Amino acid sequence: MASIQIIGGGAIGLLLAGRLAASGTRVCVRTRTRAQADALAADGVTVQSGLGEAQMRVRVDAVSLGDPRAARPCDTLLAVKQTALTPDFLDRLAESTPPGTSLTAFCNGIGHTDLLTRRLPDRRIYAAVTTEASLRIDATTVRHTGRGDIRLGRAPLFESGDDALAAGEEREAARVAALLNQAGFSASLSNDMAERMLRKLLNNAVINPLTALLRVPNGALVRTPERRTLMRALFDETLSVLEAGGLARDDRMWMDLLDLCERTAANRSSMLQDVLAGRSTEIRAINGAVARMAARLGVAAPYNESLASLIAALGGDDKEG
Ligand code: KPL
Repeated sequence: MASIQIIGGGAIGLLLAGRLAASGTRVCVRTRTRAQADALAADGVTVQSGLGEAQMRVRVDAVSLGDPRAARPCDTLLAVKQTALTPDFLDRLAESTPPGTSLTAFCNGIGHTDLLTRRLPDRRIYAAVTTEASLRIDATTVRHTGRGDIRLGRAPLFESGDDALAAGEEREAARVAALLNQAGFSASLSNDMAERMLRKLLNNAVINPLTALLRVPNGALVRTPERRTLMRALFDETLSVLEAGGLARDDRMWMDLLDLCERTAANRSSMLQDVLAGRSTEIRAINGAVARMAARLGVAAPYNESLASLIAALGGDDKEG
């Protein structure tokens, strides 16, 4: 029986765990808290369908990230926010991922692949981008609110010079993709994860900070001319920076962004949810990362810089630290 380890008991982590376990993969979930690991070990994961009308419950193994029980040498999926990647978390992650194993990171923004490669030098780091939508209901229950796809491949290293990639082999990413497909996801390999990540970053750099500041759901951003003007200015600036950083511009990008707002109209962006809950946000990995890239490339990015400062000032985020 194939085994996989999932780090993170949030919406994406529980969705991956529940569906993989239901398809016959042996799943071990490692969570931040012992309480969630105990609940998962006792009750399994419950995955609800879109409107909560049907649900399935499956058994998983679960331990907390700091648990001294030895990690099995298997592939790992990392499903946490970038704000989780503290030095202490990374030490515990290193203990939980034996050298020689693979780790596929499902994180928003950029910067994490460089950090993971530095801190876990003997592991093979892959990046994944997903448009699956899910909502965590409680410690063991997740609702699958929208079908999407998963693209994964060798991880681009944005801070290590042109076109650098983390070490890795296609057959390892293919093995992870096969397990995800067996679990009913639409997963495929990409040999250009930099493009996938930068395109997602472009959308997140516009939607996330504006919804968080204006405190509106994604669909409300496109409803007034004032908000659309702000969106457009931030989009144009961000695209200029990412283009200088290697992203190929295409004419559909603006329409794709508007379409994403419509498709997720009722959603509160992850950054708005963090702000409302008083949690730290991923601003450093999103607009902060765009501003840092702009500074490296000598491009102006006043909107990204200001938004990074404004969102950081809403909570306890450290813009540069
Ligand atoms: O990825 C998202 C997020 O909230 O972080 C979007 C696409 C904006 C959907 O809400």
